[in-house]
Amino acid sequence: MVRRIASRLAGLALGRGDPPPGPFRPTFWRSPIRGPWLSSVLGSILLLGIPVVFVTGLLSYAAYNPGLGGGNDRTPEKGILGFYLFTWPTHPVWLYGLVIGTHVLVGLALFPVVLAKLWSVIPKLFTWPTLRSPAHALERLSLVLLVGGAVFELVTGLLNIQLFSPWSFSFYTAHLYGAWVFMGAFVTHVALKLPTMVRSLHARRLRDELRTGLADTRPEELGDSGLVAVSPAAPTISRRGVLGIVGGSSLLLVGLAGGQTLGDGFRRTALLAPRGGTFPGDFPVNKTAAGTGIRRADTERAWRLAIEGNGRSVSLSRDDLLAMEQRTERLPIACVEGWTTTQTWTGVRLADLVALVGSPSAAGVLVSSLQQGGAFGAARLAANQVRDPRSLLALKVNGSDLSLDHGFPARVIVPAAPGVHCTKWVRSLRLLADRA
Ligand SMILES: Nc1nc2c(c(=O)[nH]1)N[C@H]1C(S)=C(S)[C@@H](COP(=O)(O)O)O[C@H]1N2
Ligand SMILES: [Mo]
Repeated sequence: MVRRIASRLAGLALGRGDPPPGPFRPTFWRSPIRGPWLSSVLGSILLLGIPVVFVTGLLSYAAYNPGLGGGNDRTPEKGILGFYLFTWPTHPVWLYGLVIGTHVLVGLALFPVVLAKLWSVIPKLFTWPTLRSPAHALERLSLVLLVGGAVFELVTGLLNIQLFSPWSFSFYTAHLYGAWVFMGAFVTHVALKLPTMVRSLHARRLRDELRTGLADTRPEELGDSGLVAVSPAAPTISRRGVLGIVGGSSLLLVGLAGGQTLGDGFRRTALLAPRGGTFPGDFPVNKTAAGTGIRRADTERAWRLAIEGNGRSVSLSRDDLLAMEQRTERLPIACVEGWTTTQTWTGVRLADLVALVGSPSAAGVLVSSLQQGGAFGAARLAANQVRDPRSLLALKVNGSDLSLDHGFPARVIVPAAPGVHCTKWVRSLRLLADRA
């Protein structure tokens, strides 16, 4: 008995003999609309969308200026994956918002497409024998990375925009490396499947299919794709219906989240966006002062800004800062989670402050916060960001003093930079010396 079970299990593992009952039998899969045409239509949407998500993801990574090291570089072991990194520009001001908004929204829109694509090819998961040859085994391994990678990237991305703090950098590191693993598998898969995809797309016309209702829905030709049901059930939905549900779900997701990327009045439409401000009419706050252990007392009377560099050091009170030349700029904060908010900031130019002790080198300027510990590292700004005349140490927003949650007594605001570099509750600016 035991021996029979053991030999049966070994047979199953290697896929010998007849397929066991259930999903390994071709008769198990009965959907009359499953087939290479439908899979290829869904695949071609992914073929267009995934590169957009990948490229905007890589750009977002570059926007963090990891080349400056320190807290900016959460992936010091990246090696050649950093081959394309460049100094992030400060023009146009909405650049980071566009990059990350596109990344998040296209990623969300692809969610239903990926699920539908997985449904459409699921019989392939149960091919029999399970491993035919070493080549077949390799192909299946690439599919594990492809499917696992897609699900991992979508889920970590979704959790990040809904729950995680953006500076819990386990996400950041995992999402970056996961993307490269996934893309390796994706490129392999496309190279292997492109001819089949093109051929399958030619088998039916999209326009005709969109005119075909349930009553006229017929299975695709049986062929040897392994996708078309050998004993199809009667259709309960047309291909048009499936594509409609997938497209409608994508639009719904984008519609529920898109408002936060557009910001301002549109934000009210973003029902999926989790963050509002701390009072009515306020703009979003991710991290409140209370949540980060900032004590009001430390931000008031005794607070001073330290500026250090070239062996010199200057200490300024908030009144000293208010006595300097004040500039007003309308600039966005764009968070890696996909939300953007544009406000009118007033304060002192970063360049004017840094000029009190020197001028920024290629190593940039280290901005430290009153915030102690936690995962929020002090952010480094690149020389081009500090020199940009619109970069401010903001003291006010929309004409009033910053609220404590928005970084009182002073916060950094830099055009086109990712929000995470707009440090709140600033305590010091330090010119970094170039590494020898
Ligand atoms: N000291 C400090 N500054 C900070 C943060 C923080 O957690 N601590 N969050 C950053 C991030 S990720 C963003 S997007 C912007 C805006 O965040 P907020 O909504 O918490 O103000 O502030 C940045 N400045
Ligand atoms: Mo952020």
